[in-house]
Amino acid sequence: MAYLDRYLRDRTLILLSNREPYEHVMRDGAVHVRQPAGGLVSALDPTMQQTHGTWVAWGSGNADHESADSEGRLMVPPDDPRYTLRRVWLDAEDIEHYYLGFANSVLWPICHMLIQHLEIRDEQWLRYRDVNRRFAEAVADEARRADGTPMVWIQDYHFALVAHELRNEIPDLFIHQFWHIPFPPLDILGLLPMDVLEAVLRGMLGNDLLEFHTRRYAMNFLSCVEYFMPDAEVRRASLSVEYDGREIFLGVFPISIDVELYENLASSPAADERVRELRERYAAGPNQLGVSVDRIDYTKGIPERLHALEVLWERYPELRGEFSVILVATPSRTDIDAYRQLEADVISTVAEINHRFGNPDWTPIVLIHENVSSELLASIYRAGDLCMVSSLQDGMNLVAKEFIACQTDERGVLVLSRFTGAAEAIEGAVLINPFNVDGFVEGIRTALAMPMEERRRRMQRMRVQLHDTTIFDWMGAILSRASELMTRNEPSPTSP
Ligand code: GDG
Repeated sequence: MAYLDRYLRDRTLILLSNREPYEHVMRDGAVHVRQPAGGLVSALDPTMQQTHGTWVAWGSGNADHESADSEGRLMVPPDDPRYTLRRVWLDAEDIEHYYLGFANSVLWPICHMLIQHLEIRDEQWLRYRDVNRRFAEAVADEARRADGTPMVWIQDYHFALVAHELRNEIPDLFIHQFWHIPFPPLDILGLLPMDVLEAVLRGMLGNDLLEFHTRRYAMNFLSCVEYFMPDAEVRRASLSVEYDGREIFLGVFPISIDVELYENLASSPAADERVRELRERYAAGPNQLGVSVDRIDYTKGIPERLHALEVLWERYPELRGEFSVILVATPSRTDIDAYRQLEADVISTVAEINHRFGNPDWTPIVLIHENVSSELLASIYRAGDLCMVSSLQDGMNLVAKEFIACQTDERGVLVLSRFTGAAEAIEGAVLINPFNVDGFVEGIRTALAMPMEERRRRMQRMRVQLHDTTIFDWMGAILSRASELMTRNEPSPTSP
């Protein structure tokens, strides 16, 4: 990670995310440290260890208070302290209105353009604003304590207002933000109440650099600014905005995964054994295995996928018994009604399909309805003849990339929704439109019928692309661009 020293030099990285990298939890009368699962934490933690910066996040563990000082600070990793974690405390109402409410029941559906799930409540917005202010104060405090010149890097839609708040506190601070989900076109963002909409755009324009997965999301942001913020001047050619006497740059940085980590997980001796067992059980002889992995979220198109599978087995009876699916569907955001409803729907639809087509010797869909270990996940990816990603909208979709990384035998076909950032980042998948059930069914058929030679050719091509664009390339590209802009903003040293 030599690039970190090159880009950061004497700068101190202050990272802000909703999820914290280490959580203290009380279990069986003792305090345990847990690293929440998730690609982002595992990619950013080594960076923070290297840079010795500060990570600001919500202290979500039930023993977090006791393990931090009176300001919520502690050194992590707990058994090898390398950087500071600053925890911000949220109470039950904050979680209900800021996190489950405005972030996940307003911004999430709006940004994914799935507005049938939208319900806007004043209380949620007011709490979101208040919590964003508190996080901004904590980051400002850390910036004032920093040894080197601070560079603040905000993660995601939970903190649309933080950059603006921070800039009010420390006008010269360098701030950038990565937006992990799509950014919607103006007719959709326009569904927000006007004061909320303006505050969100103004908040995001508090950054010096705003990072998106695709050019389309960046262009949507520019159109929204142009339309709703008459004081701002949009410059499409340079992907920038002049606002409030400052220039804000946009950048396109498609996120990726730690490719080697997944390859190693998929090719360990234990994985060899698991893959052999999975194939023997579900894909013996001419039989084939389809796989899919998602958090249970209405953006992921799980009902649409189940419907396509039902039509497939109905229309092509010869595939019954010959094609099975392992569907990993992990419970998520279960405090929100729409998610609980979706979870119940997924379980009952799988049962109906299995009842309709299955027999004592064959279960069409094997539902794994719990969080599985990354070791098992990697084996499932490797064992698959095809992987179905059918998101209705998805910023990037890391599952598609994980499947490619784990396909060390190069037998699998990626059936991928064209409404994912991944479809724009990678060439070689069979693209589908999850809203078009007949097209989706034919996409699966094409994948199942694809000759081995073509599967290999496509998979090899996708693997080369993935190796050239790992999570470390993503981080390097962002930090390089941020430090270039930071240098430009810094007053040039006066000659003696
Ligand atoms: C957001 C954006 C963007 C799922 N179940 C299990 C498990 N997972 C892991 C997957 C994958 C991750 O969760 C899901 O990542 P995605 O990218 O598919 O989707 P979101 O969670 O919605 O992420 C998305 C991403 O941010 C990054 O910018 O790509 O567009 O929506 O890593 O493997 N992992 C384990 N067990 C499970 O049961 N171990």
